[in-house]
Amino acid sequence: MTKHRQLMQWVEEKAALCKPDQVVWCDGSQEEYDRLLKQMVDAGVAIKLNQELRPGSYLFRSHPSDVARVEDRTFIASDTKEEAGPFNNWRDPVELKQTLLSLFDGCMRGRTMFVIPFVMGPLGSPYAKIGVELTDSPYVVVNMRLMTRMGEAALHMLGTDGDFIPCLHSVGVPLSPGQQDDAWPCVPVEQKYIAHFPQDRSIWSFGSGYGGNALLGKKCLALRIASMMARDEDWLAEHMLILGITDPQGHKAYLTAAFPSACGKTNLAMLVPTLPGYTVETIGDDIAWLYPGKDGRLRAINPEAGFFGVAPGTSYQSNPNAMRTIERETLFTNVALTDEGDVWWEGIGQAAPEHLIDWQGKDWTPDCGRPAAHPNARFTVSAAQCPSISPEWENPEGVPIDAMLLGGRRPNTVPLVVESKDWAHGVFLGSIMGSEITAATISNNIGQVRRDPFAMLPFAGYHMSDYLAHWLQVPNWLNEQVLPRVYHVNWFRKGADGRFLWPGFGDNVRVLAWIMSRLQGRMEALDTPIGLMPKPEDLDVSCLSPVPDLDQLLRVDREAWQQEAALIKKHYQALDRLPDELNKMLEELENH
Ligand code: SAT
Ligand code: MN
Repeated sequence: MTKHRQLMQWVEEKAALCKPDQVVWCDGSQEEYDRLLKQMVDAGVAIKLNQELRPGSYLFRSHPSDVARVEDRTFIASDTKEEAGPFNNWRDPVELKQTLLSLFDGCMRGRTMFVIPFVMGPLGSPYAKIGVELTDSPYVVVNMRLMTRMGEAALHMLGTDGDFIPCLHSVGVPLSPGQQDDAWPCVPVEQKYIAHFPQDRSIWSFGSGYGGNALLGKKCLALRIASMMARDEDWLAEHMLILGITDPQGHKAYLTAAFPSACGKTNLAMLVPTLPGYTVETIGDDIAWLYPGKDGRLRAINPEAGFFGVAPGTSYQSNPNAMRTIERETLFTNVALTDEGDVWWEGIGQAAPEHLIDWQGKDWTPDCGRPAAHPNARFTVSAAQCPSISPEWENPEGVPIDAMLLGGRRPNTVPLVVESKDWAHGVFLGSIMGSEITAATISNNIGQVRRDPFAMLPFAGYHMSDYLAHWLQVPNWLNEQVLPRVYHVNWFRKGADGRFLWPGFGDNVRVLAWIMSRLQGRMEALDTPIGLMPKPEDLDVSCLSPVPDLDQLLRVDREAWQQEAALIKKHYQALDRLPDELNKMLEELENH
């Protein structure tokens, strides 16, 4: 328990509002975790997988309507609409608080309210932040135990008067006495609220149990609320993986990379290099907090303690480190169940068995015409289990960043790799990022390209133009000599036949190798209207079959870029008060 008066008061107040049957303070112990899982198995909410095949692992199936983040129901309740900007759903804070107060009134009847104190960032790091989530979902508790440092350790760090970010969550389905619970209680999409209040930096999430909607340390705290804190305190909270890479000469570099959800951040973070002599170490796969270090360099910590990765497409071929990470002690959500009691999904690298139970609990056969796993099915697992985890991953001071990659899924126009001319041009490249929409978002537009600056469109908690202006400020906090370089990459360009031109996965090290040689000043680049690019002969494509078509991969098609510039112009017009510097760079691109 705690002697933190403000925390106790807040918990009491919210318990009085939500009216749970009981309040349980979570200690984060193994015993507590095992007990909750056993209760969920007994209640038919979780399935214990075959302990020989998948020790310590469980399967959950969500409600078919509650399968991903709901951007339409995600709200920023800043004082003015202006502050939230054109891409956030703004709500008047007083009205929204009123709506939520009435929704939360009695919403936990018949349930337990769990108190989850949690730390985002390595324990004892000066950059770590503390949150406390109140939830009526035991699924959230066990996931938070893997995704954050949770329980006693967090209370200890909080002390008697430390700051915490209050996070209130409910699945939104009170139970009357004797009423049978659903396996995955939640409310219809249009009644869900994922609400952020910048004034008191609080998060109120109602009606969903899935991923970023419910594990409030992740997108809500570590990105939306943290991005506002970072704006005020001169740091960055970004949707980025963090990795370390060592080349055959023993040079080491740390990189971050911003890609939208479900574009391969986890795969890149755990890359197994196909070029001899390189090694890659994982520090984080989704979120980076970046601070100016005492040494004048930009330093990154991973605020999370686990991975919430997309299962479909993950195989021993595409991501062997992820597959080894999830061999045990893993929580699976919305994957398929085999007759032996193991998991299966599309792209797992083994043909589908004759019979499965699909993610909706229905019998499945290969000819039934439905996917067996949901495309946004996930695994939750502790990062410490990852074979490629870096010895530096819990360094309280973070790791010094040498380069930042940006990218998305672009079937055309955008070449394999471009280096920015300078910092401001790097911010320009970040501002014009686009990607095809994936299943990580509930949307009718899956597959369409949308602009997603720095992969932060759904996560920047304030006006996107102010966010970009903040990025332009970064050199003021740092030693100019050691500013990270910025690269735009695209693993997803397709040829006329509709096939990917680049093999991707472990072969992405070939692009990282070029970046390493640029960082070390060993390699000239070609100056093009869109930035600095490799000469085709400078990319190592040895032993690749088929040999990738580098002319196509690196082509900067004038006409396509004219069209692209027109699209960027539209995107920029939606961004009123965009920094002038960025408008000028667009003009330069247009005039080329
Ligand atoms: O936001 S989630 O944590 O559900 C996953 C994602 O979109 O990256
Ligand atoms: Mn993400």
